[in-house]
Parts: sequence; structure tokens; C-alpha cells
Amino acid sequence: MVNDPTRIITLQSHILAEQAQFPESTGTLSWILSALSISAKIIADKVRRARLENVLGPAGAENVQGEAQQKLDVLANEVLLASLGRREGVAMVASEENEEPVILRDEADGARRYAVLFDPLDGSSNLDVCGAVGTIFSILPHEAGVPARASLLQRGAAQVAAGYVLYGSSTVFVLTLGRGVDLFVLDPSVGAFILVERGLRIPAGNRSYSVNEGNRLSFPEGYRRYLDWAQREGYSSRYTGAMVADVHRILLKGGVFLYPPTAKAHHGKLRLMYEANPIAFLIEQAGGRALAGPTERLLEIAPTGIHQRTPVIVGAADQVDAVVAHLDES
Ligand code: P6P
Repeated sequence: MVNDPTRIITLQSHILAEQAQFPESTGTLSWILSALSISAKIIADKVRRARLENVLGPAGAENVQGEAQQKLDVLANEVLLASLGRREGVAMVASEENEEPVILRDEADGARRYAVLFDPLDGSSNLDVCGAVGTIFSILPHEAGVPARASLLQRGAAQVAAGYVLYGSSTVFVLTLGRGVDLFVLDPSVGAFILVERGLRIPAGNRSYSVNEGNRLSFPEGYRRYLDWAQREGYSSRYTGAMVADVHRILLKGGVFLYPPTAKAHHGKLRLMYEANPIAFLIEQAGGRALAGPTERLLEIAPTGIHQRTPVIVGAADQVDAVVAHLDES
């Protein structure tokens, strides 16, 4: 289908076709998704030219997480803030790179507006070694007059859209609007994201896990029991250091991604609002499971802070179940 130019569906046309299914919709969400698409193309260009333009390496500052900001972290953040800031439908944004959310507009004018949360460049420590990096975004509804904090700190189940951009061997845009997961690939010769797969479903039966085993000794016992079992069962291990790349492999091939509590990150390392929740929405929409622990669904966690962290167990339902089977309830 993609090779037949008369049958090309772009991300833009897909978004408008989805909007057309809801006559009452105003197009506000479509405009926000368009801003994310443009941002992704700009960031992709900067990532691929980074070494040539000498924008690799640390920016010389730390972000709110206490992590050394890469120059491209700052640049990607600025691109997203600028493009989303120009969209009338964006009430506020929250970013991994900003300690406080940015309130853009909140007139009680009856207009439908949204809160957009994002990790502008996830896995950016991979940049210097030409590894995969990604952008993750989450879109929550905002009601005029509702305090910004209340709008931002909604459960993941309230998301109206979520997705990621993976800057890998190609640039892919993966999106859910709550009606399945669709995959687009950037065609640089056309300058558009082209639909290549609709309704992604995570395959069962892939006996592989994705975890940083360097932290193994400080994992809670149940996770170590799971790893011992998986290795006895002949599982393979894949881990890139960028959640978006590991999750993309799992969406397409199956398996499970874990970031358990560790000695350095007692509540897990990944951020609930702009990493775990959007990924969880995608994973569940593709038929998988997304947990923070043996009985805790990520999308049901009541947030208390924009930058709060959480343990993560996401992937194919059969592979998440295999992890849970080894975690004691304590
Ligand atoms: P570690 C990147 O910094 C990130 O937030 C995720 O993308 C990735 O899965 C994880 O942290 C890697 O963390 O501790 O294994 O380097």
C-alpha cells in the first residue's frame, strides 16, 4: 500500500479522518497533534545532523531530575514549547525539562482545551553514540476554570491521546487516540509521516525481556526470581537505554519491558506522567498490560506530582503475566 502513491495516507490526513468521525469535534485536538508532528520533523532533522552541527554533548546544566541536560534535550524542549504554545487549544504544558508547568491560556470562554505533557528527548544519553532516542507525549483534557494542577495530575486513564516518536533507523510516529494504535514512518523525500500499520496488536509468545540487569542485585526479590526463571527458560535479553526504542520493539514483536525499584530509584526511575502513562495507554490499546506492580495498573495511579516516578512492567499480556507470577504480594 505504501508504495502505491495513490494510496498514501499521511498522519495529517489520518488525524483529519479520525476527527471527521466526530461531527461535534472542533479540530482543537487535531491542531495539537499537527504541532507534535511538525515538532517531530524538526527534532528528527536536528538529531540526525547533531554531530555535523556540533550540538551533541551536555548543555552544562541539570534538569529537574538532577540529570545532566544534553544540548539536544534543551533544543527539543524549546521546539515543542514553541509549536504547542502557538496552538490555541493548549491550556498548559508540562515537560521533563521544566520544573514547573507552563500555563499558556485558561480563559473561561467555553473553548475545549488540553494539557500536553512530554519528555522531549527520552534516552538522550544515547545521542553521542548514535543510539536511538525518542519523544513521548500525553494529552489530557482541561476544563476551563479547573486549577492547572488538577488538570495536569489526572490518572493516565483520562488521556485522550498519547504517543511517541522514535528517532531510530527511521523516524516513526506511533499514536493512539483511544481507538487502537497506528504507526507512521517519516518519508523525508515527501516531508510527511506515512501510515504503514493500523491497529497494532502486540504478539504473544515472544520470550524476551528488557531490563537493565546492572541493577539486578538491588531489585526486589520477586524480580530476581523472575529473571532466574526466564534465564532457565532460555529467554533472550534486549535493552537499549531508551524506553521508546525498547517499547517499540515490544509493540511490534512482543516481550516485556521492566524498570523495577532499585537502590538508586526506590520508586522506579521512569516518570509516571510523561513516560509511563503515555506508554501504558499505547500498550493497553495494542492488547498488552501496563503495571507498576503485581496488582497496580499504571493508568489507575492517582498522581501526586508532575515529576513523580514509578516502577514499570509493560508488554505483551502473556509476558507481563509471567513477571507478575514471580512477584510476591509483599
Ligand atoms: P538506566 C532514559 O534516561 C530513561 O528514562 C528511559 O528511556 C530508559 O529506559 C531508562 O531511563 C534507562 O535507565 O538506569 O537503565 O540507564
